[in-house]
Amino acid sequence: MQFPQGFLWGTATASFQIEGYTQADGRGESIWDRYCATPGKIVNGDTGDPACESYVRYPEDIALMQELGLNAYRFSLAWPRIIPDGDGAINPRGLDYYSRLVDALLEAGIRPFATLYHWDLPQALMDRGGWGNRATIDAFARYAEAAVSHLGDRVKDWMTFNEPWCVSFIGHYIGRHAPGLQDHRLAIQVSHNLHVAHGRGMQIIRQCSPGGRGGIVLNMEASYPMMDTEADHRAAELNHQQFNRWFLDPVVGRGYPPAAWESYQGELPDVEPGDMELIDQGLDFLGLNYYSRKVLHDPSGGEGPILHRRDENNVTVRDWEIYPQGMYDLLAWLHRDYPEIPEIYITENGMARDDVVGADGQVHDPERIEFLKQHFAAAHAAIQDGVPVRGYFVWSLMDNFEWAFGTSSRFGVTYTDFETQQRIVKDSGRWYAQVARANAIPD
Ligand code: IFM
Repeated sequence: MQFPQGFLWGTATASFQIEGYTQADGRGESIWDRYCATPGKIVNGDTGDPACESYVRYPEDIALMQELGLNAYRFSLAWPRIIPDGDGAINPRGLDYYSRLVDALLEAGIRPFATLYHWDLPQALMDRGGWGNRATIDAFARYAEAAVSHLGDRVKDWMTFNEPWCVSFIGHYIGRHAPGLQDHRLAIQVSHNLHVAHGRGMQIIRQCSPGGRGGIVLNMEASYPMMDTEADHRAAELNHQQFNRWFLDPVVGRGYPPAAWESYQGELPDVEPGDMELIDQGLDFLGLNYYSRKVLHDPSGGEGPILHRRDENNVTVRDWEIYPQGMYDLLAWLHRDYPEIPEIYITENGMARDDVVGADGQVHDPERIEFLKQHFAAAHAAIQDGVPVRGYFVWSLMDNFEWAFGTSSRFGVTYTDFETQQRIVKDSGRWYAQVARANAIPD
């Protein structure tokens, strides 16, 4: 299965998950530092230190990417390194770090894809209401301008936000991510404020990075009815609208999807005049993060709770059902219904596994190879059907700080020994190197 010429093969990471050195060079506190310091929030009490110490080990990590034959890298910038208190003075040492990283990537022939916001909001802004406060949108625009003006001569592929659904709903309603709030109305307002910030970010990317391109990264969940009943179809459609379309439609000028909007009656966000126009900047590309699907069942015809079903025999250690067809279905849907999106990247895909170093010093992870193979094949099938998928970023380059799961949940194609910081390429990493080198899935 050959991929098109020029296809990008990379890995993805995020600042807080890999950098460590949370106190270095004037970095400010982020909401994740605060959340990790709250007893009981993170498995084993792990924190952002040491993570993978990529703040100082980035040359090693780039060498690793070269060893794997990768030609692109998706990473994120830590706002608290660049503007430690969120909206005050710019910290040149923070910008310098990313400048060195970008130069080293380019030197290694690896194309940088930078995400402006992958969840590490400066705590000082949270103290003033965080994403629930519209002043944070202005602060974000200032931060984006500082970052893009400094790096935009070399970084041409920019993403404003990573997974705004998670920021809004896991952070502000479910409460399992920083800032750990549980307020549904607030989560909905946050989602709207993130959209507005995305619009500002897109304008800045286009102004400050000559020839630069901007997009957003959405985690989408393929949604299916469990049974062929009207109620199950309605439940699947509602999930699709709340989870996927709520975050996509506004950024391509289609407003909020009607069933989701209706479902939030009584908790609808404050939308200011001009917001929807500002949000609609179009996309130069869409980043799709795909991990799993949801199958919905509504036994009560709309009166009671919606149930979720999964194939329990086919889940990862995180209990996420493995369903590559869902990636194909989402890509086909995007291509069919959103012709205005010119390019799509798979900006994350991968699986957690309880990896261990064997007696031979190696990490054997055949399930991950199978997982990747099936998902690469789904992307390949979509490309064959005309979907403009231009690159694939496996999550993740190496095991890292997996949010509430700390370092206990391993997603890397490289194993990280968090005691010694040794990296060991897993079998899946070696297999991925073959794919990247051949630009094809081996038999
Ligand atoms: O680690 C996360 C990443 O930060 C966002 N997408 C999902 C990954 C796996 O949970």
